[in-house]
Amino acid sequence: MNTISLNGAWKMRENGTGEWIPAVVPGSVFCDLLAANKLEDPYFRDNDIIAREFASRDYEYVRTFAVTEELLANEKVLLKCYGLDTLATIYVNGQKIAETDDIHRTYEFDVKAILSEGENEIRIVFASALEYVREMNRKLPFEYNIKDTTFGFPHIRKAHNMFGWDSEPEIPDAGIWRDIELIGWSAVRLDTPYVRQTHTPGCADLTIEVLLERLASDAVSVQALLTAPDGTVYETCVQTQEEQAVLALKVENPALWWPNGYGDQPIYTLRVTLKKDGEELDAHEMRIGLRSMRVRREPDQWGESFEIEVNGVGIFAKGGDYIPLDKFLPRETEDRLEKMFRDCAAVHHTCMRIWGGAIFPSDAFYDLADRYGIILWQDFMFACALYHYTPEFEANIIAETRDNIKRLRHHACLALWCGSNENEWLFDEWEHTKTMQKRRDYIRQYEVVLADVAKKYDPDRLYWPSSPSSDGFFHDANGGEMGDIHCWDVWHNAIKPYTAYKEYPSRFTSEFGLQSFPTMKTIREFTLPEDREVCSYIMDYHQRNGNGYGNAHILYYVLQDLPYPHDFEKAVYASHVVQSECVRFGSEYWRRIRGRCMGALYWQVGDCWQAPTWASIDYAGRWKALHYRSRHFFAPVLLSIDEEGANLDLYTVSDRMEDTSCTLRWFLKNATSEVIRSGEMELCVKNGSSACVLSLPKAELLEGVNPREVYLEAELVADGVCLNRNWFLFVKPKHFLFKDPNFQVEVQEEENAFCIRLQAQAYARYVYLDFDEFDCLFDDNYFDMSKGEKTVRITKDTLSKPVSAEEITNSLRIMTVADLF
Ligand code: BMA
Repeated sequence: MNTISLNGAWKMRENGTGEWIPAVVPGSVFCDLLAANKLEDPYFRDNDIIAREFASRDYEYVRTFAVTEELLANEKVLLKCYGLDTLATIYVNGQKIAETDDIHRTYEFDVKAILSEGENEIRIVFASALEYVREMNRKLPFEYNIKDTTFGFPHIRKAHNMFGWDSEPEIPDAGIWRDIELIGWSAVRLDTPYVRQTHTPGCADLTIEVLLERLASDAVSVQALLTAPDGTVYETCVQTQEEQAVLALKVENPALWWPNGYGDQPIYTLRVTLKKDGEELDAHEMRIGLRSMRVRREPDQWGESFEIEVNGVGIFAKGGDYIPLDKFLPRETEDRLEKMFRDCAAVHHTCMRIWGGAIFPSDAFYDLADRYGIILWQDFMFACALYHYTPEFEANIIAETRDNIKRLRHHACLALWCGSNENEWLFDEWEHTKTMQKRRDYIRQYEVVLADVAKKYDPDRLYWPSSPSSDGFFHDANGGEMGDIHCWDVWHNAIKPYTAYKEYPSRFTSEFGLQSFPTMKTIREFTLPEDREVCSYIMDYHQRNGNGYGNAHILYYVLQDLPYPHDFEKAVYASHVVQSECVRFGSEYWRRIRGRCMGALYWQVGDCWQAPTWASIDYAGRWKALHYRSRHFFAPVLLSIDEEGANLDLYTVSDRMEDTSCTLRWFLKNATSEVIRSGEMELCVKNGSSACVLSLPKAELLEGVNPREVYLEAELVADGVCLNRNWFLFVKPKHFLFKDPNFQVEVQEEENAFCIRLQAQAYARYVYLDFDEFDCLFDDNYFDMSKGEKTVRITKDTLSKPVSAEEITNSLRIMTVADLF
């Protein structure tokens, strides 16, 4: 196999006209235009309107490349494109060789006859997807389109969110967004091997199924070489003249891969090599983790379980949903992805759902998920839409799904494939869709065709028809008895208060959440000073959830809990607090019903531009309150306080694999943190459990005190270490009678960290620390504290610039709920 990469320097221009500008491949039209200063930052204010004009044009990409005699000596010379976005016409040496129309596919075209030794030229023309969709929708309109998105977007197999979404602008990009290369091969080549694992105590048996593409029936050898993290090598080899080979490897005492928080993530390297007469013809290398994984679905008293099980241990899935971290995909660099995974792992996430409205992420994404122990739920790329089910559409979706399953199925982190985002649920809700033909098309697409592709290429993994679903066929798609739910009666639909989550006991909640603003520093990056108001034109303009309320919808939730924020910065802070409270409330509830429910994934982890959205980390990578606080409500051992009827019920929830002996202490305190009542008990928190361990009657707690002046603080302590601490107010924070905490700050410098010692004179709620001039990660933020002392650490390598202890002391900003009054 010979390979010539065509990545690197190309040139591009508007098709057939204008000045050529340098282009980088892999890359995109917008990345190249921005690098050449042809357009202003599309995310700034309302610049995306101008950017959209650029998306209405066609572009051409050109480069020359050298072809060697050696490459041409192969029987086959293929142009392999790992990602073309999307309506591409490819010319080699002036000759048209193909047209493509699916961003998700990997394409190969035989170009041997067109190439000659020496210099050759490739030109790829990208037609405007925006114009195409508009035109197609004139000819063949859809009766319905979700709001916030170009009408007719389902006409094209391109990332749906590029056409806008309820948190994103409409700026469909184009270009060669993944690698492109020439490959030459003769006689025999390898298809992507399929690695299957069977685990018995102390042993992992690997079966490696290899398909061979043959031009000749020569005898070849196929070798598998597995290198363990400790360097041990396992090897096997078979000779064959057939079109397939099966190899077996036995690994005694395998180093098992575990999800984040359960153990390590040892990665083995598997190399499969194809040889003929000792000469290597082809090879395939992949990084794998050894583990058993399944989704346990068994009948029980609530319906049917839906529980991801790793190495026999039921895992409560904690985390969020992923959308791409940028509108312009090449800007979603490995560094940014690594930061996202690091940030998620740091706050006890175990799982992430890859939403079906965008793209199948890069190989690096899945390698990172493996390394950080984040279990993935993988949607196929269909979201909130109906499609015209033509034979061409079917051929595309089969090919794209196959290509991506083969690319990704070896990853340890991958738990399941899922047919779509919300298409079953919405289908059932959209009245006008209920023709027999449309029902037949729906069933054919998700429950026959895609189900068959998943079964054919990855029979060992669950294929789930949609998210949410109760296993398909329009049976109560968003019902709580089996499968997953999206809980949107809070924020969307019924616009209920977040305490309504308790009305939705589920088996697995794969979406729920509330919007907040980006952080203040990020807001400054896309606005002018006059824009910095909750419902200014620009702030409302970046609000893409077309429910007609603009950002007033955020305030609607803020004002249920908090005092009216009198300036913009306070409103931003208040939005963060309420968003985090909402997701905390839901997550704790679903964790309390652990066993019945085995997942709480909030919508959404990151952002693709700066906007008010559901994200826990904003576009610039800054953590909102929600991200900080998930460290507490997703902690392996949780102490949760549930107000139920006349009682406060205290629950312990554990995701640990072993029991935990600890002490539970609770204190009823007044606003200056004097203890009014208290109690203590010894406990053994069972592994993988949830239990109500104490009920405190509210009437007894509140006897003789003003509920506006007291709060409950409770903690679980083991060996002198606090495992989890929780707080409860008997009234909304807006009605609590806070006293001035009168903070004193002292900063101590250590070799790798700064320690901020906060001293408070009274109870303070949602204490928010920040600096205007630089960024850092605090080990805790948006926390409650009683009168007394708390130390918050900043590890130096999280600082965006070097600073001194003095600068930290002088520039630290502190805000609490009391500052909103
Ligand atoms: C869900 C998702 C997305 C959407 C989000 C917020 O339904 O599947 O389509 O962006 O809610 O509305």
